Amino acid sequence: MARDFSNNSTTSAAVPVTVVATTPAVVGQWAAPVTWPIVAVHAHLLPTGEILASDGQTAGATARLWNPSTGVFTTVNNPNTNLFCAGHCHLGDGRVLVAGGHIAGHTGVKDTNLFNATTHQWSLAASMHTARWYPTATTLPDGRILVTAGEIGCAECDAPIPEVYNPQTNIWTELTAANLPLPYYPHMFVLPDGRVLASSTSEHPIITQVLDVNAQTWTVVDPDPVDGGSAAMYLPGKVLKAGTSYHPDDPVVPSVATTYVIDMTQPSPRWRQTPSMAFARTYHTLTILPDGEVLVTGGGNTTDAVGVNGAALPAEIWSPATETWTVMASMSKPRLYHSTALLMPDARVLVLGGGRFNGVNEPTDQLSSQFYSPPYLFGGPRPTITSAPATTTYGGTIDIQTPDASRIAGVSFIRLGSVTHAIDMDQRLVPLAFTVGSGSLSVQAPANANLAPPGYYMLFILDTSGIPSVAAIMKIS
Ligand SMILES: [Cu+2]
Repeated sequence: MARDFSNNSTTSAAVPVTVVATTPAVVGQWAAPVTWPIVAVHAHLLPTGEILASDGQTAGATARLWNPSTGVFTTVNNPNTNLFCAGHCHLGDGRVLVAGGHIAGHTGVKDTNLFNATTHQWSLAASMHTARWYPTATTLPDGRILVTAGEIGCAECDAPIPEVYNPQTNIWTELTAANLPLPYYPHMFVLPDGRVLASSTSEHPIITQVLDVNAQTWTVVDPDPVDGGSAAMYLPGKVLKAGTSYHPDDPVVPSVATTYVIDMTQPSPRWRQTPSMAFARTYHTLTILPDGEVLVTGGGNTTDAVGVNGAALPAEIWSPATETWTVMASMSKPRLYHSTALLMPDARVLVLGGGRFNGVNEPTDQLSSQFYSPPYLFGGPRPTITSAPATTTYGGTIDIQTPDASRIAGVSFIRLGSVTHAIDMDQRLVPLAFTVGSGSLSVQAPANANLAPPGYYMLFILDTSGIPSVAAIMKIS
């Protein structure tokens, strides 16, 4: 059954499904779940390779650091703020900025918290001008942080004035001329021309607009509000969105599987519908993979935030070459509202969280994580990086030592993720040009900060079969 935004429905003809061999080389493989002490409603990959995560609702004053190599959890509770349903991203120096948080449902806070990955300490920065619950934080090319939307003190009381934080001066500045109420958790992407696209939101479909931060102007890109519950900029200026965006307090309706792409590098960009996912989803997460494909995990076939029986357990992978989805192996746990996913430096994807919805706990709360190994990890020996620099600069050259230089066919640069509520506010992929030397690669760093805002990235090398290395983590400034 298909349904539009006005809830008109129609039935379609039967769709034939072909089942193919389900070997790991075809559908990937899920490891056994790992038990967690918290529900990872918010999750960040740190430059150290550790995961910072925090919990939800009454447990939102609870944060943990997880070392995936040792399995050790370290308590790093924030002493200042309940971080539940804040927005977040990485600063250029690798600290995590968390904007806003939770006092009660629909009631945000003005707090700005910073987490230092080296010292494991939280600190309070200057407060925002406006309290925000469910805002989005975006690292700008100049290293400042843009915060948009978020509910101030009641349902649908969306903060209309974006603010920009300067980490050098510890000052927030309101973009008063850029007044635009957006639904919560807008999906914001810095484009190659430096403007910031609002492609969709986690709450409702929107007219697509683009923000010029310096001019404080919004410009309509596409007036047709096609839906997308999660979104990812899979190449510079090219955005994919899929599934349903929804407010979980609204009446339950069926999810959609629809998928759209937009190319903001074209003169008159519009959303273009591409083949749908195999599974309709709400509360799912899109994760960019090193080979440029996009993984979808989690979500369910209705907008019921606690509807575990409708959970979509199979993952799917989208190919930018064919613009089609392929069904992958199934995970073990239902991961609905408040579930998250992060690409790891070893090219696996960590899926975690789900639950903490309106006081409903089991069986929705997922106190676990689960690693997914995509098919590319079963295709043969992985190329290896034997040495790489720790830092690079815009327009510079990155010298990589690798015994596999002669079979390298691609180099990708992927920003460390910071994910919650179906949107990774940081992830972006920049393909890098390179030349092959003897046992080495000479890689061209991103030309400018619009392509790769300052901060920490994973550099993957991929062989001619699309098999990725373990990443080198590198800071660009
Ligand atoms: Cu939430």
